[in-house]
Amino acid sequence: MKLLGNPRSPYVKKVVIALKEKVMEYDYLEVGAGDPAVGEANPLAKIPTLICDDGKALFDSPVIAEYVDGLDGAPKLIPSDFVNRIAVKQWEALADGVTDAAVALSHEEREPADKRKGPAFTVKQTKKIDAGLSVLNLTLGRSVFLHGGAFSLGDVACYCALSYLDRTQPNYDWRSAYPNLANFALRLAERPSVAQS
Ligand SMILES: N[C@@H](CCC(=O)N[C@@H](CS)C(=O)NCC(=O)O)C(=O)O
Repeated sequence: MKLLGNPRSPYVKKVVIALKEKVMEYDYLEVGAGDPAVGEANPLAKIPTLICDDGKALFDSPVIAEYVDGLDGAPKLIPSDFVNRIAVKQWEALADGVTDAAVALSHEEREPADKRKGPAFTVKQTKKIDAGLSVLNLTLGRSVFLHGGAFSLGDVACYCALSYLDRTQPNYDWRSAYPNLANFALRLAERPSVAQS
């Protein structure tokens, strides 16, 4: 299989960590979303896009991660039973939502002043980030992982949101506000899959 994406994308990072956790072989075509190869494979022209061995293209990151997890290999990043599976997918969705808001904020900041959406937009995205992190921080409590005492796709998505915030909002001190997440990020950074991503 071939992954189309680049390391700056937090959604691509999520998929790369999943692939490395499962120790899957894959080719990595480092491209931006605007590359014709992405548009040919994915009508939405977004990264990550995964080209499977049978030529089928998969998107977006939750679908790709679920596909990768469904192929052979341990550990299971998404539990197979319904209740636990939905719980992990919910944490993934929340963390991805934080990432979405951080991406929107970062795009807004890169716009020239006359093209910006304005302070109300910034406040709206910042509220989503804070509310999302607050719930993730509370959920984590003193636990090592977000759900069921085991590493899951929810943890991967959460780590990717935090590392994207570090890169794009270096002055946002989420570690002081959310100490459980700060410890979580330190622990996850030591996992080989994360360190190599
Ligand atoms: N929900 C999607 C988001 C993917 C996404 O928005 N990727 C960005 C790069 S970080 C992109 O391709 N943007 C191009 C565009 O929106 O046209 C996922 O989880 O894969």
